[in-house]
Amino acid sequence: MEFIKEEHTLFNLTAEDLMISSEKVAHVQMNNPLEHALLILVKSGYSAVPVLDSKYRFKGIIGKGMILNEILGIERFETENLSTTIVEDAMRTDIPCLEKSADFFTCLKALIDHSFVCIVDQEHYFDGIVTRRAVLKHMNQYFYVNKDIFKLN
Ligand code: 4BW
Repeated sequence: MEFIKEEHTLFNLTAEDLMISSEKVAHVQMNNPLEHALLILVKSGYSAVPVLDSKYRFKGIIGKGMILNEILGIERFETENLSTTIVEDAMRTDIPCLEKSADFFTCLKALIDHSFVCIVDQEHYFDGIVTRRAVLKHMNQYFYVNKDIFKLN
């Protein structure tokens, strides 16, 4: 088998190498009103962001679609509920998360069904996110550097 350039192998990468650290990640808290979450989502430009508790532990994600769904009445959007309903009542909690030590392929697998995956420690404190963009960027670089083996132009 031909030689794969050592410094561009994907096998040694971990979630820690790929992640956007917590201080750069837009997030909301469970007890924030939906109005606040919508403001963060619209201003940041992201369609979904992590939800944390008051101790910065990861609890789920909230997105624009979830908020719209929560305020959808029979005939209209009940926008008055944006100030009375909190994030906890609209967020999704069935979200997989990984630890910093997770390898590249574990991240890749998680990102098949999710646009980002949250990275937490053993007590579920939030460390950051790994996005599809970060994983695709490394794969692109890997294929480019090793293009001779893959017979790419
Ligand atoms: O504001 C943006 N800046 C940049 N540079 N790219 C953006 C921005 N908003 C969207 N994008 C691009 C990214 O390529 O559109 C993709 C889909 O965005 P999304 O999902 O539907 O809002 C982005 O792809 P990605 O970088 O692989 O990110 C995947 C998802 O991770 C995003 C968003 O839900 C979340 N995310 C990314 N960076 C984040 C974040 N959430 C909170 N804070 C961050 N810093």
